Amino acid sequence: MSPSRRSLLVGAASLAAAGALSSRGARAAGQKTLRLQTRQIEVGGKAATRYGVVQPSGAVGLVLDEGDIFDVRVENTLKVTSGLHWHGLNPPWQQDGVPYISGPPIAAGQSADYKFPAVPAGTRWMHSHFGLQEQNLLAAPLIIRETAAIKSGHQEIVVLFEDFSWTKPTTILDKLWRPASGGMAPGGMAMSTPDYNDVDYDAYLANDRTLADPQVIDVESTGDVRLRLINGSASTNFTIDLGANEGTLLSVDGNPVEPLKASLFPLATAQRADILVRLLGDGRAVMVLARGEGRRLQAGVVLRPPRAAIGKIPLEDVVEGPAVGLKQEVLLRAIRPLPVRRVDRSVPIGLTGSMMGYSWSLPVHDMTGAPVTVVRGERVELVMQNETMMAHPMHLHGHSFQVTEINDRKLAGAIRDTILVPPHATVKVVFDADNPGIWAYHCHNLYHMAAGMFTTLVYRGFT
Ligand SMILES: [Cu+2]
Repeated sequence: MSPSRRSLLVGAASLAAAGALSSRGARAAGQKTLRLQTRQIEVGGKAATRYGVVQPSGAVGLVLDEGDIFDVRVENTLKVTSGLHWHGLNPPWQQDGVPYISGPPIAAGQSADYKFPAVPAGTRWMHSHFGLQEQNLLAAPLIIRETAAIKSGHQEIVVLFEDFSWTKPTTILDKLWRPASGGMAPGGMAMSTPDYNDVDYDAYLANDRTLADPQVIDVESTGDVRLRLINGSASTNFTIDLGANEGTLLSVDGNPVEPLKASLFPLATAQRADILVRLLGDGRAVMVLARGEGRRLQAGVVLRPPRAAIGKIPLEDVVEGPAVGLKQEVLLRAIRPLPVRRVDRSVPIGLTGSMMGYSWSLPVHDMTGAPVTVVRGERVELVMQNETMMAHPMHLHGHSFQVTEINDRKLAGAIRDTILVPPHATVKVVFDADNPGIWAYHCHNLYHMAAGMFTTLVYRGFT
């Protein structure tokens, strides 16, 4: 039996199925189609062919409403094996889209079906979890609009930020394995100063465009707009900069937090931020910029009230983007925290790197390669201790966790699926083990993940 046939039979609760595009019948009523395909974008006046996720209508990604069923067929029209992971949704484990862990990847010319409740609502995203395809922009927004957001009537603006290189991802990784200097790899434990980014990108993109030709979005002269910002980069932590404007943070990773006013918002790789921006009626355009950590490069979009003038925005700022840390994180409070409960199981996780080449690991109980094991029904605590000089955006699949402690400071923090652990920091998160299966748990820096910072979360006796 082929892997795709086998996946057809996994049971009524998980309908992941695969078949040749040519032999499939008409899609079921209500089912949406997402196509993995190539497309052309323009960077620095040159055309670049990259991957994308597009509906037959031409819409990029997917928008659903709270309460909807996620009923999707993914058609792989690429010439390579691929797949999509639903980042921030908590589906049955077989439908999580991580190749060889959730199920088989989708071969060229094949499709796979997914059907499960679209929970939790909020700003999510989708991306390939296959090889280094994410660096080739195989990512798109996945928005489950909250009932409250729909009722508010606010204009919503979705922005996917990405990092772009003319160099092939495999070449980027090769260079990281073998630095030209022959010296120590970046992030090595012997380095004493923080290292922000291993990769020197050629551009940052906001909805596929650089600031040479940014997306300009028409808005009313007054009122509020809701930004749904997604850091879909492969390995860049951004700071969102609203300039002279202030915004109100409504949710992080799609999960509501007590409103927080600021003009700068840290956004680590794979994280999301929903920010309400009030238009002041002053007729001025509002820039929404993402500045790369330790880099001058930036990307962004422009909100244009009627008749507002738009000046040229430089591709590079005069100063480097600030370090992305947890100063704002400690201020965040979940609006819907986990129920108060004792931790049943606390698991120490090391975030480690080797001085020998570009090698990262994620030892569990000091055992590199071991999974985190839990029992259904437990309250689980992950204690992540970063022993390196790089920050790691840590992502757990299939669960939403709450941030409970940052460097010995206890808090009833945000509910998230991705938390940044800065150099030499210790961060504790807790979650309820309520979604049995085998789940990926890893650093969301694509190159750290590829070089070993990856493990799994496994439920004992879950079948
Ligand atoms: Cu990392």
